[in-house]
Amino acid sequence: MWSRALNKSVNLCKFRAVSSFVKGEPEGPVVKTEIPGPKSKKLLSELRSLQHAETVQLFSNYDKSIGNYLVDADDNVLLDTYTQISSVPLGYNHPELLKVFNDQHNLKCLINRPALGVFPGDDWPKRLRNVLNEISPGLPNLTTMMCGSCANENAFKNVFMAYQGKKRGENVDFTEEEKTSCIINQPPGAPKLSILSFLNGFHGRTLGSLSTTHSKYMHKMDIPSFDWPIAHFPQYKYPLDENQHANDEEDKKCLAEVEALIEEYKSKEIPVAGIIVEPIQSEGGDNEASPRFFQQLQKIAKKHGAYLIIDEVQTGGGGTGKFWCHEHFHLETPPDIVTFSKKMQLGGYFHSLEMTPKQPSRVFNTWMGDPGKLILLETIIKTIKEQKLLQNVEKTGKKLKTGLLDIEKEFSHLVNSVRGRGTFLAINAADGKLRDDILKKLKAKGIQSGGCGNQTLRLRPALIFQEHHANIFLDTFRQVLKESC
Ligand code: PSZ
Repeated sequence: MWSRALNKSVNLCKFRAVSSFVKGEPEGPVVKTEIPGPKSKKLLSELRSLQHAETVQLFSNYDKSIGNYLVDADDNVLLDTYTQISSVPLGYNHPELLKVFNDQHNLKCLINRPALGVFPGDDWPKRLRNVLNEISPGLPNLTTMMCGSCANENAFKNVFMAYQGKKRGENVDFTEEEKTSCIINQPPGAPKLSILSFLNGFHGRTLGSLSTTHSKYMHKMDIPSFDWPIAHFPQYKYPLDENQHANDEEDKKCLAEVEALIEEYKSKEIPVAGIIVEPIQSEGGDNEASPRFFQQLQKIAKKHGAYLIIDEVQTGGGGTGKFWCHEHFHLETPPDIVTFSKKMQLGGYFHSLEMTPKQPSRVFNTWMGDPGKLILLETIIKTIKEQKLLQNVEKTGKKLKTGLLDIEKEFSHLVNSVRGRGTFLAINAADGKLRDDILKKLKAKGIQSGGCGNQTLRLRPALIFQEHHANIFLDTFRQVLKESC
């Protein structure tokens, strides 16, 4: 009964069959139960008896999920525009990825997981070189880690070591005082240094990275933080072409604040050793800033001897139409560090040689990443190239953005401020309650989407999201807004 009733709202016949990058995709969403459905609800109560599971939305069936469609435990088929918080580059069950571990060598890399910093496999240098050659943003070295927080955390450590190394001088050994004081968290061995970050930024939840995360209080409550400087990130007015002057002034104000904070922390004797910034602030509400803002930020960092870390954990991997979002900014030199995770499967960072510690075992842990994930990444990169997926992102992105701009005009009392690059797009609802309502209604019609910031709906489809998928999203979004009028 429920199946017939709900299917009424999702009319499959209107979606034309078009060829997709992944064969076997359904032609559109199919909603059979409320979501979460009875099976998901039962699994959730089971999970709750085992662990804290308050963030779980539904249970997925990863055998049945395919391409851009996530199938849940109740057999609902959802068009996925959110992709596990922006982390699925090629959709579900891509045939190239399914093949990877049929190869016996790859399988053995997977099951014999090495402590990479001590006993890497004999193919490790070749594999790292491949990845560096294919996708490095102009940086010669690559340090692998497990996740995005872990990548940022260790990037900070590299920055502090390089900063102190510069002060100490080439080939100068640590003093006895440094060696004994660092053990008990005291200077000079444990110096007072800082990382400058931006309000509404998100860089992870581990203890160090959390001091640079400033998006939601729930991430930070009850956790001690470092006294590190926090600058405002530009908040633009839309549409951009009608607000150029105000937005330029906004850039200037924020950059002036960065410089003032660097001076302030110098005089407080907690000098700024590094600056971390997202190319598009993602968790904090999809806030973008101009190429000029980033160019000037890099200049300020260089002028004050601070290293620049660009956090591409969410923006990296192609969603913006370029492999790295900061390629859109045409910086005069590569940043000092570029961190990644999510779509790359593996966490880690590219970095300049200056970041490489002079002594062994300073940036280290047991696994130092996972070769299994690097093997997947190699296939992902190959597939992006062979299937020209960045071009697909550009094309789909244009369609999506044009459609969103039309919708914004049509429903200007409900939604505004369409923005973003490629398919990495966002639109604001008039308020947070309406945004949450829209997300719920979209899901009931078979679209998995996500929010960020206080009132933003963000799109994070896979790189295989095509124009026909965009049409389904736009039609459904329009329908939801009509119902919300
Ligand atoms: O609630 C959370 O912990 C979430 S929701 C989305 C994220 C985390 N994103 C992770 C993230 C990121 O978007 C940026 C720009 N930098 C660092 C991170 C941290 O990555 P993970 O989650 O892998 O530690």
